[in-house]
Amino acid sequence: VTTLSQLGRALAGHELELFYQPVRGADAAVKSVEALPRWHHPQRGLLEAGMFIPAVAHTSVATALTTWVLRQAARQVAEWRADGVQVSVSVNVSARTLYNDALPDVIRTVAAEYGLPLSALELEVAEAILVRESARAIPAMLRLRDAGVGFCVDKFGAEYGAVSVLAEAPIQRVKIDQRFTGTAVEFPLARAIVGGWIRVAHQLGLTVVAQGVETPEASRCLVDLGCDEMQGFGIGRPMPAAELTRWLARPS
Ligand code: G
Ligand code: G
Ligand code: MN
Repeated sequence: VTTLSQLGRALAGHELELFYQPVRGADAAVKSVEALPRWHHPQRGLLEAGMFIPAVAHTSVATALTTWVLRQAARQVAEWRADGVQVSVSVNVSARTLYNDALPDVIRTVAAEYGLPLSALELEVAEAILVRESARAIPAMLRLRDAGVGFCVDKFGAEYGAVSVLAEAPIQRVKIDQRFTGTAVEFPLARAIVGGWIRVAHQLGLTVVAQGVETPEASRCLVDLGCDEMQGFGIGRPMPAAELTRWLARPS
């Protein structure tokens, strides 16, 4: 309850900041970033999304938060593009947000506000939602897809590794959870599982992202397995927009 009312105030004030984590292609180019909200809490310091989003997930604040994230992300990506940085952005959505009938309009409105093509925005839906609630999630995704919004499956393999959702959901990318990518370099079984998922995803024409890439060894292993893109602390941490602008411009 306290988190809820405090977060409502934070949304109205300036305590929330959108961080961005770079996603690198196998050729090292950054073509997309993931938007991750952070809360500069007056007493508790910098809070990551996982520390406050679950508390509001089933409330109306979740929708207000998503609208705020989408607007910030659209504004920032439009600014980067105007400066010649051709990136797109992905935004995590909960089941409740996905089922909100107003979402297509919210997305169209914020994109139009900043002159951003919808192709520059992608929504991340956790595999768990697609497994547990496919009868509701897939029609909602299809409506958004018809409105021009792209999707990726997030945290694939965290609970199920249900390859059938890769074929059924209207997605372009699949992000493989760090639980598997982090161990692939060490354990042949994890390597075999990830390799199998990648082959299925490629067969379906999907782009494969490895999440939680923390070391150069892990990165090499995942590229060898066929991953198209990498995300993780070993590539770049989630960071404020200005810091990412400098990070992108740095000599590599
Ligand atoms: O940023 P952090 O590592 O704390 O993220 C933790 C979890 O919160 C992740 O599972 C991520 O997908 C989720 N998450 C991050 N940002 C958002 C958001 O804007 N909305 C929703 N619904 N979930 C988010
Ligand atoms: O589940 P999802 O991918 O939406 O969660 C995103 C969160 O995962 C980010 O906010 C970030 O805090 C966390 N994250 C990103 N890269 C890494 C990594 O390399 N290692 C770990 N442990 N967490 C990461
Ligand atoms: Mn995500």
